[in-house]
Amino acid sequence: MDSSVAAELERIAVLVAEEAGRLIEDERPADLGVAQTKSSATDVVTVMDQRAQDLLRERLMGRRPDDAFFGEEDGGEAGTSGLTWVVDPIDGTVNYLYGIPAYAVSVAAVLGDPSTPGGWEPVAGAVCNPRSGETWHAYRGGGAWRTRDGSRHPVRASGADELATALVGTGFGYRARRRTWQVAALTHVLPRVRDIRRMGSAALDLCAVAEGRLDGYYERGLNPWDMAAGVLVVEEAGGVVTGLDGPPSESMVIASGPRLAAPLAGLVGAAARQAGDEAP
Ligand code: LIP
Repeated sequence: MDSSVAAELERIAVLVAEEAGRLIEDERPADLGVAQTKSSATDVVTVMDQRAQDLLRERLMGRRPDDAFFGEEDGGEAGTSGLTWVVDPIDGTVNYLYGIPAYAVSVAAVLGDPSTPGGWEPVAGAVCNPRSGETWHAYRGGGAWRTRDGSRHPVRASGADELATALVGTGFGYRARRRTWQVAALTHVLPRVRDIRRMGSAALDLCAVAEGRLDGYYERGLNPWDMAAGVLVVEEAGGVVTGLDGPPSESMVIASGPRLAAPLAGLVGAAARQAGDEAP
């Protein structure tokens, strides 16, 4: 893709992510509650998830009507351009519901089919944390940046190369049987790293890796909307994102700086083998 086109897609991603970020902050109802649940009673959707997604769809399709749209809160719509906007209107919904300042609007432009593992590639994206005022953004080949109050700074993944002193992020799913597997894997990881952080937003975890605020991150169960923008930011920050035996996917996402990539992949692979097959 021509870099000027990718740069324009990044600019659009930043604009709409930050507008949706202002919406979920400025119009959060005092009595915010759970509008509905999805995969389990803990997998919640608020009215602001839907409002933010509606805004993102309106803005993105208004600017680029031939693109496809693929959002967390519904199936999306097909396009003809070959480009799909993959959005998570509030990544870290439970944090948003409880007022914990670790949630983000994630917007990515991807080539290919985001519903096919390994069948898509992000080319531009933005992750906006409206509480901190920070937006991480990138386009393929353009480097990774953090912008706050109009001031833009380059970000680079950490140079950590040993697990024993690596700060590693992870997360947990919404279904009990997935969590049982995740706990079994965690018991193998935790004694072998500096410490674990569970912040509750994959998009922000990935941007933390890009920024060097985490040395590594792994999680099983992510959807394309959780990771599409954050994966690009990590890669443009010099980091590495893989799956267990191939590209990052629902079965595993492993992200780190370049020197920790092999040791962390080895540790997560051993943890997955220890955890065994997930209960049916
Ligand atoms: C969240 C992810 C996070 C995961 C949470 C949840 P959501 O996405 O970003 O990494 O650990 O369980 O899935 O549901 O807030 O959009």
